[in-house]
Amino acid sequence: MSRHTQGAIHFFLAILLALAARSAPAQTVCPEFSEVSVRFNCRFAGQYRTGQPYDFVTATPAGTGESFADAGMSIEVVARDCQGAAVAGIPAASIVLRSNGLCVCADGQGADGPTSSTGRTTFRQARLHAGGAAATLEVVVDGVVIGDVAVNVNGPAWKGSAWCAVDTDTKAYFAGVFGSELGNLGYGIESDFNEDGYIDLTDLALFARHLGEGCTPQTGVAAAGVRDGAPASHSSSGVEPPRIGIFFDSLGTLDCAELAVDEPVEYWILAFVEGSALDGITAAEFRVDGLPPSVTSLESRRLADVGLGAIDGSSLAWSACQRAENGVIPLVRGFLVASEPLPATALRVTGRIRPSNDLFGCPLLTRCDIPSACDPDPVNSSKACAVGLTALVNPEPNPCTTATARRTWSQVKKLFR
Ligand SMILES: [Ca+2]
Repeated sequence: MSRHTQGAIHFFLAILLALAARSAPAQTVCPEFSEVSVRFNCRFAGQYRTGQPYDFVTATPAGTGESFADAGMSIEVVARDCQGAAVAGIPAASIVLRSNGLCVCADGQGADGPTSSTGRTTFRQARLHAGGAAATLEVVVDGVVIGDVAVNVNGPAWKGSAWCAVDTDTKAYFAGVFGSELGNLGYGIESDFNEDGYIDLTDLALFARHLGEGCTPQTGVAAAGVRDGAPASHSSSGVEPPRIGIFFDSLGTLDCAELAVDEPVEYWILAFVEGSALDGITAAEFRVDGLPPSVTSLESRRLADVGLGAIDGSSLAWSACQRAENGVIPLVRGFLVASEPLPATALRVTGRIRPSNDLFGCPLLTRCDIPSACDPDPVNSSKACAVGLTALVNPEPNPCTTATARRTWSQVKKLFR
């Protein structure tokens, strides 16, 4: 073989080796050598599983629920190949959690970051984009299931038409279990989004926050679950309780009205939070007591995104924090009309006859910063009892000093046309 030929062969071999190196198969993640673990740093503080390690995360289709850190959890993942070598640089989106009980959304899943040089990553800041409910989560890395963690999942996209949406079906289901508590037939942890043992106004507030969310499910993954979360920290610097009252103007200055037969009078139910510990509200629950049968509430509108119960015994919630404008937060607007002459009547705002939580028989408001799962008092710290105010209709012997605007019924109808 000539020196020239030998040189050509060496050159050719060098190219082959270089090509072989470039096309070397990527490391395959191997379940036998990989690791998954979870730590729980909070304990259940309500009526449900009191004192046990807190292992629930609330997911939503848009990924707006709790992060694992919000729920006091940390999931650790170590990816290794079948030789036990760390697999570095696996993209975060290729490290996902799934369960047959969940509708896992196609977008938004993933770990906190790619695997490190030691093959490690975490789920702490990550949030599930999902609906449904689950008791365990499989950890899938590059399509390979490397283990599972005993983490429970719930959320507002539960029992809906698609499980990946918080829709009217989901709302109908929630309305059916609203007001139940641990031990009741209707109670299920799936709808108790802060897992305190009560499906009450706090949960309605969390539900309303996510109503309308939906996502496209991952293909090949069964329906799943979600949960919603809550930022922590709430000060209680206020000294006055909030108030809820019925008024005959939108600013809450007229608490007296003359109601003549067949002459509708506009009314407003208003919340006042100034001077209280609340800087806004996300849900309200109350009833108007004292309406005689001859007085009807007409064209009444709950000024909220979700309303449950009768208009005069109402639980309502908004998707976003409601703050006072001109000092008031409007809850309901409508008209009162009397079918026969009405004697002096007092209308008082009270708690619902059947409150969503029996511990709170008062007119009730939920704060905007619903505390996180690690709050030591999840039942109470999200809510504030309000003082119910009283309005007078046709007082005797001294009639109202300020006239209320009277309207004919046809004028009322025009207002809503
Ligand atoms: Ca609850």
